[in-house]
Amino acid sequence: MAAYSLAGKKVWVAGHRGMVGSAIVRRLAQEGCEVVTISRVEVDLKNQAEVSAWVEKNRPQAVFIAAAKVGGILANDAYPADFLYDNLMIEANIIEASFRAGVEKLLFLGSSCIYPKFAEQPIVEESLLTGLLEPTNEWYAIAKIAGIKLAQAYRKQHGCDFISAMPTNLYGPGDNFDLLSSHVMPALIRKAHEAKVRGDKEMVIWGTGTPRREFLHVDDCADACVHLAKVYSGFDHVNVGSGEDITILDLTRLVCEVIGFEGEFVHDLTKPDGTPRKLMSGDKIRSLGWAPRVPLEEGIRSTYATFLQLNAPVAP
Ligand code: GFB
Repeated sequence: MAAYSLAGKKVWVAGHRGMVGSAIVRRLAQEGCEVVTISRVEVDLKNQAEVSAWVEKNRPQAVFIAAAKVGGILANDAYPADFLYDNLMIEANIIEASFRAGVEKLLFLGSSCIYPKFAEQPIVEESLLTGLLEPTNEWYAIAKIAGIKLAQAYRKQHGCDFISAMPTNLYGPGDNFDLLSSHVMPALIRKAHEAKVRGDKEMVIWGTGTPRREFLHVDDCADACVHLAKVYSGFDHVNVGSGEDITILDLTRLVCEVIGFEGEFVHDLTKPDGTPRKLMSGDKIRSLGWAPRVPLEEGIRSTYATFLQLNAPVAP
């Protein structure tokens, strides 16, 4: 295992305003490195010339690719071109520019949706490309698989120390709480809060509630990414998860318990369920000396607190 020290290094966090990027920036404060970021106005990450010029000029030594077009099940299904094109461009531009500038360490962040829809559970890293993808998010998944392959190709052809981490469904401060484009956790937090404030008797959840998902607090994800950047230098990607999954219905119950909404749940069956289950194996990252710390209920509580800080109460 090749150890890499981030101390004293110039580290670029691409996507620093997003939920994952901002968590990585917070976590890097403990590493004694200089964090550099780019504003959207300054550089469009989809523009190769702009990315290349910025990297050439600023010369980061380590790079975390947390920049991506992300969204929940409905957004993935509704905007396939954006999810495929934006993510391909962002990752290709950053990886190529990093190679040209001699970046010492690069970590690419993917997603657990890269795995086949009916992969054996818990999903081991070797399941990649062994079956068909879930149709609602295959565009995003294909882009993320391309990102893994790019990192591997530059390692194979040019000897670059580029690695990939595949986080499970993430949640936490800085999440997107817009009901049409968000993931399930922020959607449930917002729906339960608004239903409670309005005194509603019911709250709508999408789909059957039977799919199972594995949730990881974004601070745990950031900690895992920094850990991997320091200790891991391998060809294959590494799963980053909590090791536990829960049905959407049980998650809804838990969120409502934390928030204090006591009404009924109504299922909107016009909305998709997506993959039935995607619990990842955490054996590889555990063997590298990392484990998650934030229990689900505590994570929901603290995420709800950040939601309340940012959102004015809804009028009853
Ligand atoms: O988090 P989510 O949008 O995406 O939805 P995926 C997870 C599950 O929650 C689905 C159900 O079964 C939804 O039907 N669900 C219930 C809801 N109520 C809601 C709601 O109000 N909003 C949302 N969004 N879902 C995404 C992928 O898949 O996971 C991405 O589309 C990415 O590509 C991400 O990989 C991690 O977990 O199904």
